[in-house]
Amino acid sequence: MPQHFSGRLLAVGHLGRVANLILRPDWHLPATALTLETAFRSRRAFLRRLGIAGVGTLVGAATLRAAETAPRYPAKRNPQFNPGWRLTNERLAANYNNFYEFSFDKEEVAPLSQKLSLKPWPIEIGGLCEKPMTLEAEELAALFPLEERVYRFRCVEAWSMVVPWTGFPLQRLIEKVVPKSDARFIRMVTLDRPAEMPGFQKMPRYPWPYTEGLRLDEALHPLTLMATGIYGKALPKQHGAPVRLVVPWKYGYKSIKSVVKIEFVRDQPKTFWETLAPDEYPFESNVNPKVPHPRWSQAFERVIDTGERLRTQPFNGYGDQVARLYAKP
Ligand SMILES: Nc1nc2c(c(=O)[nH]1)N[C@H]1C(S)=C(S)[C@@H](COP(=O)(O)O)O[C@H]1N2
Ligand SMILES: [Mo]
Repeated sequence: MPQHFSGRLLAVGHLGRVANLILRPDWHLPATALTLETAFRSRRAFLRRLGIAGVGTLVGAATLRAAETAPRYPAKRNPQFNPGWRLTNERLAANYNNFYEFSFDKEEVAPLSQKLSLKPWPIEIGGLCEKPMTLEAEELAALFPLEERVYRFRCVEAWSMVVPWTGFPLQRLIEKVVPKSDARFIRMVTLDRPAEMPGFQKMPRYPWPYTEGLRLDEALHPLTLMATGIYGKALPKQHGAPVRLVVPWKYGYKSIKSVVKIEFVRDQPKTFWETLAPDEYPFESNVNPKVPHPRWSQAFERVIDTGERLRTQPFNGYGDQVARLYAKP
C-alpha cells in the first residue's frame, strides 16, 4: 500500500457517495489490498479528471479530501432560508447574466464564458490576517459544509430574481484566517485572464480586474455567502464559477464572480464600478427604493422570467436582518 494512502486519508470520514462504496474509515478493517489498490486507482483517475496535476505524494490531504467529497450537489436546503418563494426559471437565469469580463450583452455571457478554464484555480487569502493561505477552489469549498439558501437578488438595473445558491457563509472562512485588529474591510478580486475573457478587449478602458469590497462587519454577517453552486449544481461559468460572493441586501454588482483573491485591508478599497462611476455605484450600495440611480428610479423592479413588476424593498427585503449594521448612533 502506498505510504500516503494509509491512516490519514482513510480517516476521512465524510466520504462522497462513490468513494464510500470502496473506502472505509480507519476503524473498519480494510478488506483486501486489492480493494485498496482499486480505491487508489479510482482516486487517481478522479483527480486526473479534476485536472489536478501531479497526483501523488505532493498532493495535500485537503486536496484529496476536496476531491473525495466532490459529489456535494444538491446540498441540503437550510430551512431558515426556505421562504417558499417561487424560484426564477433556471434556464433564464443562466442566460441573462452580467459578467463584463465576457460581454456587456447579457445573453452572450453564457456562450462566451464556456471556454474559461477552471482548473487550476488557486485562491489567495491574505492581507491583514494571521493565517493567510492559498488553496484550490475545491479545497476551499471542502473546508466547510455546503448548504442551499434561497435568496432574492436585485440588480441595480432594476431587475430581480429568486435563486437557490449553494455555498457557505463567508464568516466561516474569515474565522479560519483570523483577521488582524486593523483589518476593517475585505477586498475581493476576479480572475484577470484576458486571453479567455473577450470583454477585456471590448472594454479596454475599464479598470480590470473586477474588484469589489465589503466592510468587515458586512462580510461577517451571516447572510453573506460564498457560493459554489446554484439550482442544486456546481456554479455554471456564467454565474461565476468556481466560487463567487452573494450579498443579497446589496445591488448585484457587489456579488463578485469567479474570485481569485480575498484580502483584508485597513482602508475602504476602490471597486470596479465605483472607479468607473462613483456617483452611480458607490461602495455601500444597499438596495434602496428611495435613492434613485442618477439615470433611473429604483422604486420598482422587473422579475426577469415573468416580467412581473414588484415594489423594491429596502435592503432588498432583508432589513430585519441587516438594518442594524447601518443604524446611526
Ligand atoms: N467579476 C464580475 N462579477 C460580477 C459582475 C461582473 O461583470 N464581473 N457583474 C455583477 C452584476 S452587475 C450582477 S447583477 C451579478 C449577476 O449575477 P448572475 O449573472 O449570476 O445573475 O453579478 C455581479 N458580479
Ligand atoms: Mo447588476
